[in-house]
Amino acid sequence: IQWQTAKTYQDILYCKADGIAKITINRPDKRNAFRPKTVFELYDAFTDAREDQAIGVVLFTGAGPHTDGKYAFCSGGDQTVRGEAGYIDDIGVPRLNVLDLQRLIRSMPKVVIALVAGYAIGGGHVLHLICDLTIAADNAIFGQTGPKVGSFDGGFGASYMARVVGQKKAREIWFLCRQYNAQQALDMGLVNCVVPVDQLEAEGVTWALEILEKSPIAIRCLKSAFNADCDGQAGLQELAGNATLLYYMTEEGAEGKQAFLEKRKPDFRQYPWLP
Ligand code: 2NE
Repeated sequence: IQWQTAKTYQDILYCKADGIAKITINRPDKRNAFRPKTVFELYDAFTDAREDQAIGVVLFTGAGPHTDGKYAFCSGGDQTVRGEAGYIDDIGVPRLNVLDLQRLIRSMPKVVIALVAGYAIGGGHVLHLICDLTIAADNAIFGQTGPKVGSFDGGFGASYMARVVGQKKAREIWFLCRQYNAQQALDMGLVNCVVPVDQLEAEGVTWALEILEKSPIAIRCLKSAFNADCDGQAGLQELAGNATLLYYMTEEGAEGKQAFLEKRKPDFRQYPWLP
Protein backbone atom coordinates (compact mmCIF):
# COMPACT_ATOMS: atom_id res chain seq x y z
CA ILE A 1 0.00 0.00 0.00
CA GLN A 2 1.35 3.43 -0.97
CA TRP A 3 0.71 5.77 1.98
CA GLN A 4 0.59 9.48 1.08
CA THR A 5 1.08 12.06 3.82
CA ALA A 6 -2.26 13.87 4.23
CA LYS A 7 -1.15 16.57 6.65
CA THR A 8 1.92 17.29 8.75
CA TYR A 9 1.64 17.62 12.53
CA GLN A 10 4.00 17.79 15.50
CA ASP A 11 2.80 14.84 17.65
CA ILE A 12 1.07 12.59 15.13
CA LEU A 13 1.47 11.21 11.61
CA TYR A 14 -1.45 11.26 9.19
CA CYS A 15 -1.56 9.53 5.81
CA LYS A 16 -4.04 8.00 3.41
CA ALA A 17 -4.20 5.32 0.71
CA ASP A 18 -6.93 3.39 -1.12
CA GLY A 19 -9.87 4.57 1.04
CA ILE A 20 -7.93 4.07 4.28
CA ALA A 21 -6.62 6.77 6.63
CA LYS A 22 -3.81 5.94 9.04
CA ILE A 23 -3.39 8.06 12.17
CA THR A 24 -0.30 7.38 14.29
CA ILE A 25 0.58 8.86 17.69
CA ASN A 26 4.25 9.74 17.28
CA ARG A 27 5.78 10.19 20.75
CA PRO A 28 7.57 6.86 21.15
CA ASP A 29 9.99 8.25 23.75
CA LYS A 30 6.95 8.67 26.04
CA ARG A 31 5.33 5.37 25.07
CA ASN A 32 3.02 7.57 22.93
CA ALA A 33 1.46 9.35 25.91
CA PHE A 34 -0.81 12.18 24.79
CA ARG A 35 -0.63 15.82 25.80
CA PRO A 36 -3.42 18.30 24.91
CA LYS A 37 -1.63 19.20 21.64
CA THR A 38 -1.51 15.51 20.66
CA VAL A 39 -5.25 15.24 21.24
CA PHE A 40 -6.04 18.44 19.31
CA GLU A 41 -4.02 17.08 16.40
CA LEU A 42 -5.74 13.68 16.62
CA TYR A 43 -9.13 15.44 16.66
CA ASP A 44 -8.15 17.41 13.56
CA ALA A 45 -6.99 14.32 11.66
CA PHE A 46 -10.02 12.23 12.67
CA THR A 47 -12.27 15.13 11.61
CA ASP A 48 -10.52 15.22 8.23
CA ALA A 49 -11.02 11.46 7.85
CA ARG A 50 -14.67 11.85 8.80
CA GLU A 51 -15.17 14.59 6.18
CA ASP A 52 -13.28 12.82 3.37
CA GLN A 53 -15.86 10.90 1.33
CA ALA A 54 -13.14 8.66 -0.11
CA ILE A 55 -12.23 7.36 3.37
CA GLY A 56 -14.20 4.50 4.89
CA VAL A 57 -11.79 3.06 7.44
CA VAL A 58 -9.30 4.64 9.84
CA LEU A 59 -6.36 2.69 11.22
CA PHE A 60 -5.34 4.17 14.58
CA THR A 61 -1.93 3.19 15.90
CA GLY A 62 1.24 4.25 17.76
CA ALA A 63 4.72 4.79 16.35
CA GLY A 64 7.37 2.32 17.32
CA PRO A 65 9.44 0.59 18.34
CA HIS A 66 11.28 3.19 20.42
CA THR A 67 15.11 3.14 20.48
CA ASP A 68 14.93 0.79 23.50
CA GLY A 69 13.10 -1.72 21.30
CA LYS A 70 9.75 -1.36 23.09
CA TYR A 71 6.42 -0.74 21.38
CA ALA A 72 3.43 1.29 22.53
CA PHE A 73 0.00 2.10 21.17
CA CYS A 74 -0.52 4.78 23.82
CA SER A 75 0.24 5.12 27.55
CA GLY A 76 -2.54 7.64 28.29
CA GLY A 77 -2.31 11.21 29.49
CA ASP A 78 1.20 12.70 29.65
CA GLN A 79 1.78 12.85 33.40
CA THR A 80 4.52 15.45 33.01
CA VAL A 81 1.96 18.08 31.94
CA ARG A 82 -0.76 17.03 34.36
CA GLY A 83 -1.80 20.03 36.45
CA GLU A 84 -4.38 20.56 39.16
CA ALA A 85 -7.39 20.47 36.84
CA GLY A 86 -6.29 18.46 33.83
CA TYR A 87 -3.50 18.25 31.30
CA ILE A 88 -2.00 21.71 30.67
CA ASP A 89 -1.90 22.92 27.06
CA ASP A 90 0.55 25.35 25.41
CA ILE A 91 -1.25 28.44 26.80
CA GLY A 92 -1.71 27.09 30.32
CA VAL A 93 -5.30 25.85 30.06
CA PRO A 94 -6.09 22.53 31.81
CA ARG A 95 -7.72 20.04 29.44
CA LEU A 96 -9.36 16.61 29.37
CA ASN A 97 -9.86 16.97 25.63
CA VAL A 98 -9.33 13.24 25.07
CA LEU A 99 -13.01 12.87 26.03
CA ASP A 100 -13.96 14.91 22.93
CA LEU A 101 -11.77 12.60 20.85
CA GLN A 102 -13.47 9.52 22.33
CA ARG A 103 -16.88 10.87 21.29
CA LEU A 104 -15.65 11.68 17.76
CA ILE A 105 -14.20 8.19 17.24
CA ARG A 106 -17.40 6.58 18.46
CA SER A 107 -19.82 8.72 16.49
CA MET A 108 -17.97 9.16 13.18
CA PRO A 109 -19.68 7.13 10.45
CA LYS A 110 -16.47 5.37 9.43
CA VAL A 111 -14.93 2.21 10.88
CA VAL A 112 -12.03 2.89 13.25
CA ILE A 113 -9.61 0.01 13.84
CA ALA A 114 -7.02 0.23 16.63
CA LEU A 115 -3.74 -1.49 15.80
CA VAL A 116 -2.10 -2.17 19.15
CA ALA A 117 1.55 -3.13 19.47
CA GLY A 118 3.05 -2.94 22.95
CA TYR A 119 1.41 -0.88 25.67
CA ALA A 120 -2.21 0.27 25.59
CA ILE A 121 -2.36 1.65 29.10
CA GLY A 122 -4.54 4.10 31.07
CA GLY A 123 -6.26 6.63 28.82
CA GLY A 124 -4.47 4.89 25.94
CA HIS A 125 -6.28 1.69 26.82
CA VAL A 126 -9.62 3.50 26.72
CA LEU A 127 -8.75 4.87 23.27
CA HIS A 128 -8.33 1.37 21.81
CA LEU A 129 -11.45 0.22 23.70
CA ILE A 130 -13.72 2.78 22.07
CA CYS A 131 -12.49 1.97 18.55
CA ASP A 132 -14.86 -0.25 16.56
CA LEU A 133 -12.31 -3.05 16.26
CA THR A 134 -8.92 -3.81 17.78
CA ILE A 135 -6.19 -5.90 16.19
CA ALA A 136 -3.47 -6.73 18.69
CA ALA A 137 0.15 -7.61 18.05
CA ASP A 138 1.41 -10.61 20.00
CA ASN A 139 3.47 -8.23 22.17
CA ALA A 140 0.48 -6.07 23.17
CA ILE A 141 -0.07 -5.27 26.85
CA PHE A 142 -3.37 -3.88 28.11
CA GLY A 143 -4.38 -2.26 31.39
CA GLN A 144 -5.73 0.66 33.37
CA THR A 145 -3.64 2.57 35.91
CA GLY A 146 -6.05 5.27 37.13
CA PRO A 147 -6.41 4.23 40.78
CA LYS A 148 -2.60 3.90 40.93
CA VAL A 149 -1.81 7.34 39.52
CA GLY A 150 -4.77 9.29 40.90
CA SER A 151 -7.12 9.27 37.93
CA PHE A 152 -10.11 7.42 36.50
CA ASP A 153 -12.37 7.39 33.45
CA GLY A 154 -15.94 6.94 34.64
CA GLY A 155 -17.35 7.47 31.14
CA PHE A 156 -16.81 5.02 28.30
CA GLY A 157 -13.73 3.81 30.16
CA ALA A 158 -15.94 2.23 32.82
CA SER A 159 -19.43 1.65 31.39
CA TYR A 160 -18.45 0.70 27.86
CA MET A 161 -15.63 -1.48 29.13
CA ALA A 162 -18.16 -3.36 31.26
CA ARG A 163 -20.31 -3.87 28.13
CA VAL A 164 -17.30 -5.31 26.33
CA VAL A 165 -15.73 -7.57 28.98
CA GLY A 166 -18.54 -7.85 31.55
CA GLN A 167 -18.98 -6.20 34.94
CA LYS A 168 -16.72 -8.52 36.97
CA LYS A 169 -13.79 -8.33 34.57
CA ALA A 170 -14.13 -4.54 34.14
CA ARG A 171 -14.04 -4.05 37.91
CA GLU A 172 -11.00 -6.33 38.13
CA ILE A 173 -9.21 -4.34 35.42
CA TRP A 174 -9.86 -1.01 37.17
CA PHE A 175 -9.59 -2.06 40.82
CA LEU A 176 -6.38 -4.10 40.54
CA CYS A 177 -4.63 -2.18 37.72
CA ARG A 178 -2.98 -5.35 36.42
CA GLN A 179 -1.51 -5.77 32.96
CA TYR A 180 -2.93 -8.33 30.51
CA ASN A 181 -1.23 -9.87 27.49
CA ALA A 182 -2.67 -10.19 24.01
CA GLN A 183 -4.00 -13.72 24.52
CA GLN A 184 -5.75 -12.71 27.77
CA ALA A 185 -7.24 -9.70 25.98
CA LEU A 186 -8.50 -11.97 23.20
CA ASP A 187 -9.99 -14.39 25.72
CA MET A 188 -11.97 -11.60 27.41
CA GLY A 189 -13.25 -10.15 24.11
CA LEU A 190 -11.21 -6.96 24.42
CA VAL A 191 -9.60 -7.45 20.99
CA ASN A 192 -10.71 -9.06 17.74
CA CYS A 193 -7.56 -10.98 16.88
CA VAL A 194 -3.85 -11.34 17.62
CA VAL A 195 -1.13 -11.35 14.95
CA PRO A 196 2.69 -11.30 14.95
CA VAL A 197 3.88 -7.73 15.48
CA ASP A 198 5.52 -7.49 12.06
CA GLN A 199 2.16 -8.32 10.43
CA LEU A 200 0.07 -5.83 12.41
CA GLU A 201 -0.30 -3.12 9.79
CA ALA A 202 -0.77 -5.61 6.93
CA GLU A 203 -3.55 -7.31 8.89
CA GLY A 204 -5.18 -3.92 9.55
CA VAL A 205 -5.06 -3.11 5.83
CA THR A 206 -6.58 -6.52 4.97
CA TRP A 207 -9.48 -5.93 7.37
CA ALA A 208 -9.93 -2.38 6.08
CA LEU A 209 -10.06 -3.47 2.42
CA GLU A 210 -12.60 -6.16 3.29
CA ILE A 211 -14.79 -3.56 5.03
CA LEU A 212 -14.42 -1.14 2.11
CA GLU A 213 -16.12 -3.68 -0.20
CA LYS A 214 -19.30 -3.29 1.89
CA SER A 215 -22.14 -0.77 1.72
CA PRO A 216 -21.18 2.54 3.42
CA ILE A 217 -24.75 3.29 4.56
CA ALA A 218 -25.27 -0.20 5.97
CA ILE A 219 -22.02 0.09 7.95
CA ARG A 220 -22.92 3.63 9.05
CA CYS A 221 -26.34 2.58 10.39
CA LEU A 222 -24.93 -0.54 12.07
CA LYS A 223 -22.31 1.55 13.88
CA SER A 224 -25.08 3.89 15.10
CA ALA A 225 -27.19 0.93 16.14
CA PHE A 226 -24.39 -0.58 18.22
CA ASN A 227 -23.79 2.85 19.77
CA ALA A 228 -27.48 3.52 20.44
CA ASP A 229 -27.74 0.40 22.58
CA CYS A 230 -24.95 1.68 24.86
CA ASP A 231 -25.17 5.46 24.62
CA GLY A 232 -28.77 6.20 25.62
CA GLN A 233 -30.27 9.32 24.07
CA ALA A 234 -26.97 10.39 22.46
CA GLY A 235 -26.87 7.04 20.68
CA LEU A 236 -30.51 7.35 19.63
CA GLN A 237 -29.84 10.84 18.28
CA GLU A 238 -27.05 9.43 16.12
CA LEU A 239 -29.19 6.57 14.83
CA ALA A 240 -32.14 8.91 14.17
CA GLY A 241 -29.82 11.27 12.29
CA ASN A 242 -29.00 8.43 9.95
CA ALA A 243 -32.71 7.68 9.48
CA THR A 244 -33.27 11.34 8.53
CA LEU A 245 -30.35 11.19 6.08
CA LEU A 246 -31.91 8.15 4.40
CA TYR A 247 -35.37 9.81 4.34
CA TYR A 248 -33.93 12.88 2.59
CA MET A 249 -32.52 10.53 -0.03
CA THR A 250 -35.99 9.16 -0.89
CA GLU A 251 -38.43 10.57 -3.45
CA GLU A 252 -41.05 10.82 -0.71
CA GLY A 253 -38.80 12.94 1.49
CA ALA A 254 -37.80 15.12 -1.43
CA GLU A 255 -41.50 15.73 -2.34
CA GLY A 256 -42.03 17.69 0.88
CA LYS A 257 -39.10 19.98 0.19
CA GLN A 258 -39.98 20.33 -3.51
CA ALA A 259 -43.59 21.31 -2.73
CA PHE A 260 -42.41 23.95 -0.30
CA LEU A 261 -40.00 25.43 -2.84
CA GLU A 262 -42.71 25.38 -5.55
CA LYS A 263 -45.25 26.96 -3.14
CA ARG A 264 -47.76 24.09 -3.62
CA LYS A 265 -49.35 21.47 -1.37
CA PRO A 266 -47.20 18.33 -1.06
CA ASP A 267 -48.62 15.29 -2.85
CA PHE A 268 -47.96 12.49 -0.40
CA ARG A 269 -51.01 10.51 -1.66
CA GLN A 270 -48.79 8.89 -4.31
CA TYR A 271 -46.77 7.06 -1.64
CA PRO A 272 -47.88 3.82 0.09
CA TRP A 273 -48.41 3.32 3.83
CA LEU A 274 -46.27 0.20 3.92
CA PRO A 275 -47.25 -2.56 6.39
C1 2NE B 1 3.39 2.31 29.83
C2 2NE B 1 4.32 1.76 30.88
C3 2NE B 1 3.70 0.55 31.58
C4 2NE B 1 5.63 1.32 30.18
O1 2NE B 1 6.58 0.92 31.11
P1 2NE B 1 8.12 0.77 30.68
O2 2NE B 1 8.86 0.27 31.88
O3 2NE B 1 8.22 -0.02 29.42
O4 2NE B 1 8.61 2.23 30.27
P2 2NE B 1 8.91 3.49 31.20
O5 2NE B 1 10.35 3.51 31.52
O6 2NE B 1 7.94 3.60 32.32
O7 2NE B 1 8.56 4.67 30.17
C5 2NE B 1 9.46 5.08 29.17
C6 2NE B 1 9.46 6.58 29.16
O8 2NE B 1 8.15 7.02 28.82
C7 2NE B 1 7.67 7.87 29.84
C8 2NE B 1 8.40 7.43 31.09
O9 2NE B 1 8.36 8.43 32.08
C9 2NE B 1 9.78 7.16 30.54
O10 2NE B 1 10.43 8.39 30.35
P3 2NE B 1 12.01 8.56 30.67
O11 2NE B 1 12.21 8.10 32.10
O12 2NE B 1 12.69 7.68 29.67
O13 2NE B 1 12.26 10.01 30.46
N1 2NE B 1 6.22 7.70 29.97
C10 2NE B 1 5.53 6.56 29.89
N2 2NE B 1 4.24 6.76 30.09
C11 2NE B 1 4.10 8.09 30.30
C12 2NE B 1 2.99 8.92 30.57
N3 2NE B 1 1.73 8.45 30.60
N4 2NE B 1 3.22 10.24 30.75
C13 2NE B 1 4.46 10.74 30.66
N5 2NE B 1 5.56 10.00 30.42
C14 2NE B 1 5.37 8.68 30.23
C15 2NE B 1 4.69 2.83 31.94
O14 2NE B 1 5.47 3.82 31.32
C16 2NE B 1 3.51 3.45 32.59
O15 2NE B 1 2.90 2.88 33.46
N6 2NE B 1 3.19 4.70 32.17
C17 2NE B 1 2.17 5.53 32.81
C18 2NE B 1 0.78 5.04 32.45
C19 2NE B 1 -0.26 5.94 33.09
O16 2NE B 1 -0.45 5.90 34.27
N7 2NE B 1 -0.95 6.79 32.28
C20 2NE B 1 -1.89 7.77 32.76
C21 2NE B 1 -3.22 7.15 33.17
S1 2NE B 1 -4.48 8.36 33.52
C22 2NE B 1 -5.05 8.77 31.93
O17 2NE B 1 -4.44 8.42 30.98
C23 2NE B 1 -6.29 9.59 31.78
C24 2NE B 1 -7.40 9.38 32.57
O18 2NE B 1 -7.39 8.43 33.49
C25 2NE B 1 -8.56 10.17 32.42
C26 2NE B 1 -8.58 11.14 31.45
C27 2NE B 1 -7.46 11.35 30.65
C28 2NE B 1 -6.33 10.55 30.81
